[in-house]
Amino acid sequence: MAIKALIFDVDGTLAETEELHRRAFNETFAEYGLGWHWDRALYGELLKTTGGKERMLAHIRNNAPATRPAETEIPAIHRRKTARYVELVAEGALELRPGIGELIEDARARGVRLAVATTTNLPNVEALCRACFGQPAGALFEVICAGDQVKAKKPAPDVYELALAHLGLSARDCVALEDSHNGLLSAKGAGLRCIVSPGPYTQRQDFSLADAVARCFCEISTLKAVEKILNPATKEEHHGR
Ligand code: XBP
Ligand code: MG
Repeated sequence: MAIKALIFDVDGTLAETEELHRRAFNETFAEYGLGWHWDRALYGELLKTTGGKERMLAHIRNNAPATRPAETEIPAIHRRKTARYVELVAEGALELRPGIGELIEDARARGVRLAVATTTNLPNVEALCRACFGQPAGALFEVICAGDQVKAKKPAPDVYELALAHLGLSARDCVALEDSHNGLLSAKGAGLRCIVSPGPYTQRQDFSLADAVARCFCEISTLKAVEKILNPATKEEHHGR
């Protein structure tokens, strides 16, 4: 099945962003005098809840921290966290995961359409694209579905379904690129083929539903390599000849 579009997750897929998100959260918590500090272990647990606002609520509900802002204050705290994250990205704190830039370039050259389906919010996508690709997000990705544009975040399929609706394509014509179990569930829920390349926070997760798993996106830095990893039989045939 020819691939008409690639749909990219952002956090953990375009770049390893979670340590920077964690830093922006912790700096914001300090500013607000919450006395919260999310260390790596705690953050790894909290990542089971996608979305920054939802993650803060999960922290309040599951960990009952001594200082608790009213739930109505969460959006304002999260806006401050986003502003800090955007600053850090603009300062050059991120780089693309190996293979991502090459894959995007090759797909564009072959007329394959490009989209984003992410839980993070739009300013973060924009900042990452400007800092890491030197281009506005809209110049790279024809469709960008992000953050609160959908009611239910990953692992619900909504954000991928929205991306498909905007592309006007059926799921069988597209491939999702992901780094996490929640992202994989979201893509599969929307009926997509999904290639996963896990990162530091996700490497021990279950990817048994994935159509393929790559240790590094550099293994699939061309469209041909994407087709091959999705169809290993074709690869063996070629090798056999
Ligand atoms: C990533 C996330 C995001 C970021 C924070 O999930 O869960 O919440 O950690 O982003 P995925 P915001 O890669 O599966 O989309 O703070 O902007 O919500
Ligand atoms: Mg991700």
